[in-house]
Amino acid sequence: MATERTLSIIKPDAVAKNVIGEIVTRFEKADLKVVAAKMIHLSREQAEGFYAEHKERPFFGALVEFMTSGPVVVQVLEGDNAIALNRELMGATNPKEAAAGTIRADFASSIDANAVHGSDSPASAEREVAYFFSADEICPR
Ligand code: RTP
Ligand code: MG
Repeated sequence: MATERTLSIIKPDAVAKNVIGEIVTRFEKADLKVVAAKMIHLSREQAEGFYAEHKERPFFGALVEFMTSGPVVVQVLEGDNAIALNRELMGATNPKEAAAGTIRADFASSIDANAVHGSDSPASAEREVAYFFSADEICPR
């Protein structure tokens, strides 16, 4: 299986719940390695640019509002099949539909406050990693 990198965001609701460590533990137990990490409070411009693909969707305003409501933890995760593996660990977008034992089933409160983001394809992973990290901020290990 190919080694991949994916972008993870621990969203404001999960940071507020003080479960950063519990979420990172899920990644580590699944053999994903943190190769870059930072905590930031996104500006409106940063959130709008990150979610530009959803600009025309009815939930875009609420999404930007929520993502700028408090600090987030942005990380690059590396491992075999990292993109799909992270999505599996996260569970469905709507926590009501998320499988038992997934991060969203255990920590998300709603479809908006859904604890985590993960890149959904190799192309989006490449764009999203570069959106937050320069090459010298990523530490291969
Ligand atoms: P994410 O991008 O955050 O990892 O989540 P995702 O791929 O599972 O979901 P996506 O379709 O990319 O939507 C991005 C985020 O927008 C919010 N959303 N709200 N109210 C709604 O119908 C709705 N649909 C999506 C969610 O917070 C979702 O994570
Ligand atoms: Mg998405």
